[in-house]
Amino acid sequence: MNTVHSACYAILRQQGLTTVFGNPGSNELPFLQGFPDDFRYILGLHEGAVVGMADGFALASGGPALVNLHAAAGTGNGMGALTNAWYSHSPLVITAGQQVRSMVGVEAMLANVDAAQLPKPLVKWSHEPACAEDVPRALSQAIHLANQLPKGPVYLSIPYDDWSHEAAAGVEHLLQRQVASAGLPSSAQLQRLVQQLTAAHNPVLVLGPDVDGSGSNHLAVQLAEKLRMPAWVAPSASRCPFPTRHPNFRGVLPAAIAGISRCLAGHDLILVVGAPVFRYHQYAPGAYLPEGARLLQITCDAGEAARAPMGDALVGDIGEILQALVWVLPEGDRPPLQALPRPQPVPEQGGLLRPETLFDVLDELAPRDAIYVKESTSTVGAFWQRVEMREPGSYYFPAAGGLGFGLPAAVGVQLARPERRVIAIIGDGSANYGITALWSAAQYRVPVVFIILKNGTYGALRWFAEVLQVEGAPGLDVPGLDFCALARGYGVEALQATTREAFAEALSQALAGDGPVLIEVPTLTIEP
Ligand code: TZD
Ligand code: CA
Repeated sequence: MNTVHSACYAILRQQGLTTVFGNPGSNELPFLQGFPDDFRYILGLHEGAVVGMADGFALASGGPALVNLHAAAGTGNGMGALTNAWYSHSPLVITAGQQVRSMVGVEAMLANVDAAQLPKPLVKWSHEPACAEDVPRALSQAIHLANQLPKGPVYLSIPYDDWSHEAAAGVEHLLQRQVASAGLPSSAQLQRLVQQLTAAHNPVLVLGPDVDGSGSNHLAVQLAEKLRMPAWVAPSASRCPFPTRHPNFRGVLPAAIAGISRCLAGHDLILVVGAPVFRYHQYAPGAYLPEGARLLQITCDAGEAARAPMGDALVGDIGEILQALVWVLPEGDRPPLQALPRPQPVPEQGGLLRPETLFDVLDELAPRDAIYVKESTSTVGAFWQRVEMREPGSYYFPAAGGLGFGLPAAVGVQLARPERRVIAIIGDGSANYGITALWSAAQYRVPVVFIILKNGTYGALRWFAEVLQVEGAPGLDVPGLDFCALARGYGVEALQATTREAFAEALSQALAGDGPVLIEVPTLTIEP
């Protein structure tokens, strides 16, 4: 008999969702029964880590990832991680087990009451099928919807007595379905863009995470070179859309209204691609745009386009639009740009290692195509200045600032990209929210190099307290943590390094091995 269970696994197989990130409970066991040999199950010990690993996997693979959570409690544990998945356009297909249909009403243990309401507003679509026969179709809908632009997480609650039901007639049609989108501008729209760009005297490019998400980095480079445009990374960068030592690269914009206008002063046209306008953070009011500037935004997300406080927007496929622009734009006649000077080494004062020095060592020793997963909030600026990133898919940072992304996402990224080495740079504060992912790294032998920057404090919050002129706030320090002991407790090899030489030695050793290693480095606190 073709059951809902066998039909759903056939759909998952057909759509390439054969890696399942989960943490099971009784409601989920009927789904996991007879788990097929060509699927792999990645167990996470806490749902924050489960969703974080799946997020990293989806972002790095470019396709949807399947998550299986335990009813309401498991979903709730995963929701912090969903804030990041939502803002990074990560196509997570999240399923959660529900009580048997006849016991939801009496609110038996593990009934997910009002299941579809629970994950909102952090999913594109949330649903519990009206009957067992509709589960395969709803799963197919969930996968296609998650993967449509703008990509994003979806949620499906499935009562556990549904799995053994006979599948509906015609279910085989679902296997062959492909849903694609087309996103080229009309020739009039393209012409207008070209006209505005060629008429500008001093245009500038601001690139966001969806340039990297759509694999259009090389097109952004060609566009910047053709029009001799400086290229900035949009504020609150969660990915790296442009090679960071390219002559046109200018750095990451600050996440404040006034700061952005200051950095872009003098430009008459600001072309934003693949980013919201803008992801501000600290409140520094001022002019939204520098004087005399116009803003044009190219985005795959109609919500991003609609909510911007200024500028014109064009919603479509970023890669297609960039390609069309590169084809039709004439070569600019401004002189080529000069690369920014490289930052100087910082003097060590003999005490704690400076993060800048650690990043210099990393830049020297890491493989050329290393992938960095970063979650140390006070060292973001120093990192972007000092660590070269060349390839697409080289950098991931929590897109909503929800901590607990870095450690698990590094594991997910490495699972998706076994041919490149993942280096996770995690603060001693951030590490705790997703610490159980170390266990998954050990058990599945996922060879991430975890570097813990241990400054004993929530460094970014210390800086924020100064910005907000808050004095005497409690709860900003995290002393007394031993990450080597924690790592060993979860089965991961650990090293401590307190000097530049010791760190270089530990990093070389970690990179030479083929399993996960954690390196704890006591560091100074610097400003973001
Ligand atoms: N909880 C969650 C889930 N997300 C958050 N962003 C915070 C709390 C607040 N928070 C920040 O926004 S930065 C930060 C916290 C606690 C400090 C992180 O400390 P760290 O990094 O040690 O990881 P630095 O380099 O010392 O800042
Ligand atoms: Ca810290």
